[in-house]
Amino acid sequence: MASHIPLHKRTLRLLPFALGAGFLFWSLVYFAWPHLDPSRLLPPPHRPPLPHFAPVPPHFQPGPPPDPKWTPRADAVREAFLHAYRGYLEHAYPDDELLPLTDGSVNNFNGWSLTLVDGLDTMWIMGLHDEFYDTIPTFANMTFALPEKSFAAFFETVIRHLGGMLSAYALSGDPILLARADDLGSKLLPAFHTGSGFPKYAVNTVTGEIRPGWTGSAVLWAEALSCQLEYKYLAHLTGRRQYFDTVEKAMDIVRNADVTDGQFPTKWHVETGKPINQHFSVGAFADSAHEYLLKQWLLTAGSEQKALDLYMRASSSILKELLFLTPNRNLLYVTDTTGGRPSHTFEHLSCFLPGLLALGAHTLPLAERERELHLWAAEGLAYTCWVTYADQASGLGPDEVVMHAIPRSAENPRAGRWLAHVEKWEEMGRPGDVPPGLREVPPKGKGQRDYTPRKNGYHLRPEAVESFYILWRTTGDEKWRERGWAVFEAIERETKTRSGYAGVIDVDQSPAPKKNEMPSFFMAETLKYLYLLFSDRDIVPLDQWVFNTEAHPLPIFEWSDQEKKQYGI
Ligand code: DMJ
Repeated sequence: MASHIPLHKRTLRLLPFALGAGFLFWSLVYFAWPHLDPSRLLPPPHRPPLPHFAPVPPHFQPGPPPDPKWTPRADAVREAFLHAYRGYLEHAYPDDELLPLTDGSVNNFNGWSLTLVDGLDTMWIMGLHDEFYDTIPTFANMTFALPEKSFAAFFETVIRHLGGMLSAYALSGDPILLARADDLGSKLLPAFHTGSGFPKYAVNTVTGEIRPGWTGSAVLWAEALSCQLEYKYLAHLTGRRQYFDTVEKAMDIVRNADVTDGQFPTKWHVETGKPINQHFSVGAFADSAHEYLLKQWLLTAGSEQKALDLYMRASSSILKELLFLTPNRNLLYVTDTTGGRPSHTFEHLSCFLPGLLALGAHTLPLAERERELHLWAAEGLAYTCWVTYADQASGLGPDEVVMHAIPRSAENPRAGRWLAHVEKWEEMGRPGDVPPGLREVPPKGKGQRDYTPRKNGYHLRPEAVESFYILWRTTGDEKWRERGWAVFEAIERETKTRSGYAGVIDVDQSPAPKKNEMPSFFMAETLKYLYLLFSDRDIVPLDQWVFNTEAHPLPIFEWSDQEKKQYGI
């Protein structure tokens, strides 16, 4: 029988039942779903311990009694740091760098107070905790904004800003620094929006627009492979898979490239990912890429064998192809080759290599013969770096020289190559027990040095003292500290100004004419390595920390099983 109640009224009466049923259904879904979700059968996601690493500041731990010789020297370096820092705060902050001759400032790296960011972890290491915490409000308010059509150079921003904040976080455990690092890390990621997955030269951190640098469609090997330490550590801290995957892709391109004998070239096409020259070097275009191969393996507690394999391939080619001896003083040097032809240029930038080889010899599971070779090369090269300082009137090292080469002949095409001389020396029963390139020679005047200057300035660079520090820590030989002290005395004598320290134009004059620059790496690297070299405590033990290429120590960590599975490690 048809109801006499109109249809719309009948629907209205049913409404409370419909609503009740709906409510019941969604409540059931809400409460029961977690129990039905199959992913609940998996183990809970990995969480790195929080805060993952906040050691007691070394200065608050009991240490050895002060050493009457070295403690005052470490204190002198801390004073130098404070002099430069106060000058920067007074005349340059919040700009990037101090102009130490005119008490002015310059913004050459994004205008985000670079000297403060780059020098932050040095403050912590030197025990300047008040100065350190005074900066935290500045960091808390950093937005990393750039005006439209302004760009942040990807490589420099990663090694200096990102590396600096991550290291300061790792040392202090201050969460503000991690939050800022995570923010900056995300904003730089659009740099990888290229055909190959290699990063483009520069990125706008607001719009994500990217642009090439002076190399056009080429990416330098150093710039493609010097972000993995920072981003992998960030992936470990935040759990963001994108950080790992993005930078690992660049590693895969290199790993799968058709490259002879580990001679990874300096330029690669940013869209195709193919090598585009035959220039093999450890200098400006390549330096930190070599570093990051070994250091990725070290940072991840030996779990990334693939990175180590690349380091072994590259380093044995370096020893074979790039190391030479000079004819008279038998100085060991590293140069670059194009299509196998050496240029005999020796760059100050290459003085990081002895430290890297020494670190490898100290930490890697090498066969005895290999370990010996790596260590001899390290000692001989660091010695030559030192000689180029000791020879000069100012006591500071030139930026670039051309080494005099031992002439090759048809009978002896490998003459001058260090390895050939080592093999000969071994065949002769190792006379004198000092391998070629390690015998000490007196300082020489112009014309007798076995090299000709090409760029005679000293830009407050760290590489020589960086290697002295690693050699001191890995061999325990005090001569590296003594050499570092001579360099520091020259820095004080020749480069100090009223407001800071200035690079010099000609190292072979004293007093040396100065240049109006105080690059941020002076406080981030040069003074940090000198301080660590003289400190009586081992503040940053090499079995617990790995320095990024801007001297920012990051703590060694292990990937969890779940991270390994997730990232395919
Ligand atoms: C630093 O910015 C870094 O060490 C980089 O890897 C190369 N050189 C400068 C200092 O010389």
